[in-house]
Amino acid sequence: MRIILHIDLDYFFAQVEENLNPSLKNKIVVVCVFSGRTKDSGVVSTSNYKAREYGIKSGMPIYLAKKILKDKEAVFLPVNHDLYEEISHQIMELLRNFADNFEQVSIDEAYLEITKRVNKKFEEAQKLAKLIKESVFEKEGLTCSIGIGPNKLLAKIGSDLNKPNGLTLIKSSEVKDVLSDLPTEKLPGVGRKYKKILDNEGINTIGELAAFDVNNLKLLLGKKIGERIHRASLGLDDEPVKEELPKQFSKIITLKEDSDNFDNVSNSLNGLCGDVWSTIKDEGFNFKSVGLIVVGDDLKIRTKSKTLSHPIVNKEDIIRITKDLLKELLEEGTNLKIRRIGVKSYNLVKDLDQRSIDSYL
Ligand code: DCP
Ligand code: CA
Ligand code: CA
Repeated sequence: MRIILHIDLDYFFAQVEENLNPSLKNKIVVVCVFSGRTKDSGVVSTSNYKAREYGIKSGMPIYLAKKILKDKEAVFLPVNHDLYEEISHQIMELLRNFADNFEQVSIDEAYLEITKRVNKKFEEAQKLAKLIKESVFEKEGLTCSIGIGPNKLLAKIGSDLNKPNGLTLIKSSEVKDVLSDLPTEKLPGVGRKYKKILDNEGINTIGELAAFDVNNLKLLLGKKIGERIHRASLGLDDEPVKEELPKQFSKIITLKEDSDNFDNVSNSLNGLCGDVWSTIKDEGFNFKSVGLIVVGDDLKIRTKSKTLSHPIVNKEDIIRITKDLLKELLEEGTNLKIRRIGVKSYNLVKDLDQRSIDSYL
């Protein structure tokens, strides 16, 4: 048996804006992606719950939201993505410390497997979830909603059931009671396309979906998806909580002029390696492989790489390795004139030491 939490921040972008400017807290707040073409072209990114009372939704055209709210005192703000990214990063690092396994799934959502640290006990999981909510609020002033379940699916459904500031446990024994009357689109994996197909069959609730013959469902949705959605309707899901690592970090620049001279070209590697190095360290990774990317004046791309048996531990090593690779490439004697040059690092591993140091600072 597993115990998994799904955490989703409440009206994330709008809540950050409220915190930044507390006078917004009892107002209608709509955060917008202005496209800049005309004054009000673009869409609503999100809104606070006061705005949602009037039907304001993510993705809605801004002019429509303004029309609906025209007699109300509403505040329309542009998105400030860098700020939300930064706060998201802080919160994710905080959440990670509460989990055996951690998986961020979007800017404001993550799964935490906590089976071991709560000794497989749901009561302890509830206590931990409360503690997490308090920590997030204390550190960043934001509320979130948490679902607790024996798998990712039920945790995810749970986090959505009592928004905002919710805490919802769904045990396997409660699946029928909790899920049966929910509309099919509340089931993760049932998007607009599948909902339409199900509606056509007269299947409107998860209970009706669970009662529908699995073989017929496979004919309707395809074998794999039919099977998965059937299992989901019964509250079953085996997907592990696991961190998706980015595959690589790279940076490439165009030289001021094409060159086949080692000294000219290798100078630019200092800066490139420095940039790749600091990005990787900021993100909390180590890496074992370094690649050199070169684009010639013929616009052909050439790459060379080196993989070590252990992670690279200092910046000078990556500079040295890429310079060696450049030398090799130039010595191959193909009359190569270099136009663009880049460095990439891959075979990434999470830098656990770095993280624990950061969390004490
Ligand atoms: N977002 C966006 N455009 C969308 C959907 C979302 O820009 N169509 C952004 C704004 C949201 C953030 O992503 O604040 C997180 O999306 P959610 O779907 O989790 O929505 P909220 O956090 O805003 O609200 P909720 O309280 O329902 O989770
Ligand atoms: Ca959210
Ligand atoms: Ca979300």
